Amino acid sequence: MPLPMTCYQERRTKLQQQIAQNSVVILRAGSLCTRNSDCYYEFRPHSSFLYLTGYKESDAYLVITNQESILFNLPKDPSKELWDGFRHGVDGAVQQFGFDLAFPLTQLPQKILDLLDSCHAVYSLFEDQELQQQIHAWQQTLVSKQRQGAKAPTKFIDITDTINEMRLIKDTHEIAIMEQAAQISVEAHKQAMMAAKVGMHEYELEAELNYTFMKSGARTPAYNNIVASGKNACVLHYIENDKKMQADDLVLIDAGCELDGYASDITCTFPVNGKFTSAQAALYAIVLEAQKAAIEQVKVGAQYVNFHDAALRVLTKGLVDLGLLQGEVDSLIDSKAYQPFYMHNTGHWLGLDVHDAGAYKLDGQSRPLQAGMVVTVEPGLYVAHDNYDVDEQWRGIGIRIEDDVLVTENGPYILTHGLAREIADIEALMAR
Ligand SMILES: [Mn+2]
Repeated sequence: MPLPMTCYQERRTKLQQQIAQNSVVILRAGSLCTRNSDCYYEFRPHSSFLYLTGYKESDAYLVITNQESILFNLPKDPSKELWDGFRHGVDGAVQQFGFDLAFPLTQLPQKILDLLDSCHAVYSLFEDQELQQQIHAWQQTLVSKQRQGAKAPTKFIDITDTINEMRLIKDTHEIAIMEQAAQISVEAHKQAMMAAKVGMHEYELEAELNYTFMKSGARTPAYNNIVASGKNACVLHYIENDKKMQADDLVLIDAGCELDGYASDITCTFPVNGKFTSAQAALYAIVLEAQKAAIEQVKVGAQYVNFHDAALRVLTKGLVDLGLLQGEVDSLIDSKAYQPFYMHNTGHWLGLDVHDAGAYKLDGQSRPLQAGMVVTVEPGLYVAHDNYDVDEQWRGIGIRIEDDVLVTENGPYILTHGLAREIADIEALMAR
């Protein structure tokens, strides 16, 4: 368990305090997912389940009532454990994870009916469709037992927002893990930058990333690694990673490890041969300036949208200065004239999910930033290879620079500190 057991107990208590009297919360870890034949993808529980339990085994259900938190899980089974590995079982769930009660999964159908009978409301994550179907079936079973005195629940509430608001503010334990994850990813990007050579394939740099992640104890990337050289960098979610890297190409790497369930998310863009061309350097300098302006806005009390707006202004002005856009900056921003070159937002929440839980607006307004929130700051510029409206020298260049930033009372704190960001620093590192 990555955090002390009491952290998870406190979270469950905090959630419990936010539900109506005589109600039940049900959450599911999820099940194994087939890759092919009898092989499964590595299991990873739903992030909200993980947040409330720290429990990483598949096929577990968390049930919270007004009095108790209960885990239904796979019981100890020596012959199954011989083949598929250790299980905490029912006793382990209580002793090591601090649940008030635990039962084998096989007892869920009966026990859940007892809990749902006559209850006021059932809370769950509406996005979990399989669970929704199960809840509906349990409700129907109780309806069919009405003449025996059962009373089926009639109120179903989505608890997503309540949990998401809790997940949005990171505590000191979470911040420590996220900084560790961020620093493993920093090291991975440095290694990839130093390993890059003309003629290598993109996947050879991906190998450097995965090697550093794993060697550091972060067994998996938080999302699919993007290693995009040349014009591939203009494909925002490029994951083929199989092209040969050419001299005079930039390579954009968007990759971050997951550590103890927490994501990191970094993008670096650098020249394959270690030396920026003048066109690449000109665009890169704008993106870096945009990122610096944006990070300054990641502060308590600023609205979420402020850092995007700050980046957008620098990017648009830069495009005008270089002649890729013509006109006045304000009206180019109003008319979204920058969109052929910048089509995504400047960041997102970061936490257990790479695009982490939490609302971006409150009552229709961009929400104010609070200490403990973590955002990515990732401006970019992308010039399509077939954009004939701009001079040839700019075509096919894609650049993004991304860091993970914690909001603190003392201003922005860059969790991904230590990366080579300035052009001179990148060239110096690559020349080593
Ligand atoms: Mn990102």
